[in-house]
Amino acid sequence: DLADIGVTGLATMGRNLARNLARHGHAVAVHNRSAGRTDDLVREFGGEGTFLPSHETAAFVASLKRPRRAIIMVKAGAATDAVIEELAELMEPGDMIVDGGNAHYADTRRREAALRERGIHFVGTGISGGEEGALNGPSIMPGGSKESWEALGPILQDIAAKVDGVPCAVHVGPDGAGHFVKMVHNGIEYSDMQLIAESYDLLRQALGVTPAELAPIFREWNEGELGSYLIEITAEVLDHVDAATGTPFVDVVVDQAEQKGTGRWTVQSALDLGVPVTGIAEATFARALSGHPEQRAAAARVLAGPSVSGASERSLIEDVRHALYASKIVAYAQGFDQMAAASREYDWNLDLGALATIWRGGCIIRARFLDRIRAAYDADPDLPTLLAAPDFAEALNAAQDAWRRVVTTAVEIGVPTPGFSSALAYYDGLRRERLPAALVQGLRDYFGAHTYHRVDREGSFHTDWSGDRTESQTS
Ligand code: NBP
Repeated sequence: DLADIGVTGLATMGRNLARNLARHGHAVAVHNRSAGRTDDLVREFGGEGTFLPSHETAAFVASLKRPRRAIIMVKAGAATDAVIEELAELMEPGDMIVDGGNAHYADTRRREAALRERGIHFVGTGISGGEEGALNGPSIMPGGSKESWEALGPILQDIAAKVDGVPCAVHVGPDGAGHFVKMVHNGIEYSDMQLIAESYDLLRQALGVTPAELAPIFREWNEGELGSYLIEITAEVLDHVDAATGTPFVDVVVDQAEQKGTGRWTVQSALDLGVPVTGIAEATFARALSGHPEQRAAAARVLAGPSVSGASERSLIEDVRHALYASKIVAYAQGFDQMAAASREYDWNLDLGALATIWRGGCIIRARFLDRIRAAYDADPDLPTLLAAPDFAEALNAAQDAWRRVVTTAVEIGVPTPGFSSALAYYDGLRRERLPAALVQGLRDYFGAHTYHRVDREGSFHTDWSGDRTESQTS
């Protein structure tokens, strides 16, 4: 008998994905470069379903039903290229290679184009939810051809997380669309975590409370509009006490946040697309700042903080809740703008509302909030910005006074809140009728004759700044 689908690369993610497939009744061919992992999987979990193990790639490919469907779960980068080439050599037109690793979307576009030439469908797929999601239901974001989705979609929807019975897996779009959307998902995850960290830091410093005293506040927030997996686990982490020292767990962890690079990719892409993703950028840079202990030590020795230390009122808690929610709306609005811009750039025809739906379960940013994004795009698919959707505008208007107080307090007591502050600046920037960009244009015309447009006439203009300052129309 042949397998319905195969998984090659059986480290944490691949092994759990293979088990998930098997548990759903799909016969799974399994393979790994070093045979030990394949044998371990079958020995430990063989009873969970039908596994067809192979030690050689040729045998693995031969064990698949046609058209063949093989998922690659190996280290992103050169390893992925090597495995794709091995599989493609052994496959036939109409077969499908799925890359479930964290590939850069530009690599996915390149690989898809190369394999298309050979008649093989290449499906770059974002898979979110870590090892737990891979086993029990991830959020799945596949890119690739319509034909490949027809053949793979039912299996992927089968093993994906479900929310209200709806699977967290849709066909995102062609070529690199799936990996792009996964990248932005990760960027948004960075900003969500940064905003939570700022909330914790500001409340702890301003109120002089312990992490354990903050845990119930997050637990309470989790019951309202902020309800989400990340808020839920924040309460757990803050409550945790280090067994060895008896001190709060957060106080024994080195305060340098690491990154694997998807946040950086998101910001790099946003710069190319010209989309301000300040929330994600600030979160990425905040991690970078944390990772420079020598600079921090040198600065801490000589740079002064504010003279006021003033204890804040308990009302700050409710203000921070508002600031967190408002800043979160901004970060998501920016991320969705980036996906819309990429969709135009690459002709992906992304359905933004559907993307909100597949992030509702299985992934790290899962939250009830995403239902509101879905509703906003359902009501108006051409929404210029999520900030202008009636529900979000109302929430922002209700939050903005508190948000300003939070940023003011943070500035006064010297607690850095780059996420809150930049989100508020973005909010104020977008709602301004006139921006000082007009002055920037004037300066550019002065030093570089870069020309400007007028508010009252069509065309481009230049002022003779070094001469008699007369204006001429240049086009
Ligand atoms: P790793 O990223 O740690 O990769 C280990 C796997 O890659 C092993 O199966 C290893 O085989 C295989 N491999 C390597 Br390394 N080089 C190879 C080569 N040249 N040829 C064939 N196989 C090779 O595994 P992971 O943490 O399970 O993640 C798999 C993918 O899923 C990655 O792209 C990752 O970014 C992505 N991802 C991970 C998570 C997560 O939470 N961990 C979440 C979402 C996505 P070996 O056993 O023979 O060394």
